[in-house]
Amino acid sequence: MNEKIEQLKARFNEQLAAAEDSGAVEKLRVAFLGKKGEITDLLKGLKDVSGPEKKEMGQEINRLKSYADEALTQKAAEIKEKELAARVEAAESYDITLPSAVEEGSYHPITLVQREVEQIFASMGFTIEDYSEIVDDYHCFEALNIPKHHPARDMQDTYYLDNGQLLKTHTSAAQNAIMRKYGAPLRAIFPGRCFRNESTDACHENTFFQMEGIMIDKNISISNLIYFMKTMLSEVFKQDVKVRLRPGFFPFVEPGFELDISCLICGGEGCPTCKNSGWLELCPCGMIHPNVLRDGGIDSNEYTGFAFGLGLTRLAMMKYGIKDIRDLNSGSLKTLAQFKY
Ligand code: FA5
Repeated sequence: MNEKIEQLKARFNEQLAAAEDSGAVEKLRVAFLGKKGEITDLLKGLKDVSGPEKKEMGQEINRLKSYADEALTQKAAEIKEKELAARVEAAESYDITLPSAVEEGSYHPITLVQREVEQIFASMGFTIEDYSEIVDDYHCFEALNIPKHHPARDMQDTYYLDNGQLLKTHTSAAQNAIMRKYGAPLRAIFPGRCFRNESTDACHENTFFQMEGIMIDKNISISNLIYFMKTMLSEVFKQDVKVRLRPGFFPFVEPGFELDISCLICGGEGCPTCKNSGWLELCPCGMIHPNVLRDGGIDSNEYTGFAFGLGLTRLAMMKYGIKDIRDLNSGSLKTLAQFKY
């Protein structure tokens, strides 16, 4: 009987040495220690043995059982370690030419247009500035020659905060701070999100983007203004677009203009996007009012300048043929993911 145990141990050792993966080790455990395993069978067979031999055999079989159990556990741990090392090594060796399975995102159309306009103006020597979305009454209105109770305030239905500050209604709110920061001469653009309590339609949102631009130097005239506006539009659209300049009133410019673009959605025929007029107000502009220069710390006898307030959201609509402004803030990936950079 002892011989039988020795033989079983030898066979177990042999098979254990041959086991190469955790599956094989598990099979061995079942084959030797499972309910119907060989060692278990030996133990069960003890009931047929009697006398002092029974005790001795019982001890030997139990020793074999513990030995097999420990050996299997140790082998399983060794194999697990090896398998892990092999997995790490495989992960480190990758093929960079394989196509990526990760879906790419895309930029928002307004970001795309903003970057394009930024590049155009940067190439003409303009710096790009940032400004906060929460501003005070002075910067949004007073420093722009719009005193309290001025009717021009009615044109921008403003969101006021409890602390008296407000959500920027136009990017012009940064003019004063940027003039004070740099002084003259100065060329700067400053894009930003604007907020107005407006009822929305195909071309009006309560949250939209503008890009302000100012150029201040000696002898700046309306011709400079028209040149920069034309250059910007022809670079953005890469085609001739019909524009019209008509007088417009803004207290912070004198003279002031409305620059409209022939609606590219309907080709000027009239549609909901252009409120059936065939034209879209895109970029009001004008020569900076001397009061505004003075408030910005700039000598208005020595310097003149122009300013414009480009409707960046509307520019994106015209550029990409987006009929309804509300699609841009909708967060709908079906719409927005179409714009790949
Ligand atoms: C202004 O905001 C002036 N600050 C622009 C300016 C700057 C004039 C410098 C002169 C000199 P206006 O309110 O017209 O002007 O807005 C400018 C442009 O922003 C509009 O032509 C339009 O393109 C865009 N815009 C205005 N309101 C909305 C709105 N609710 N939704 C989408 N775009 C709008």
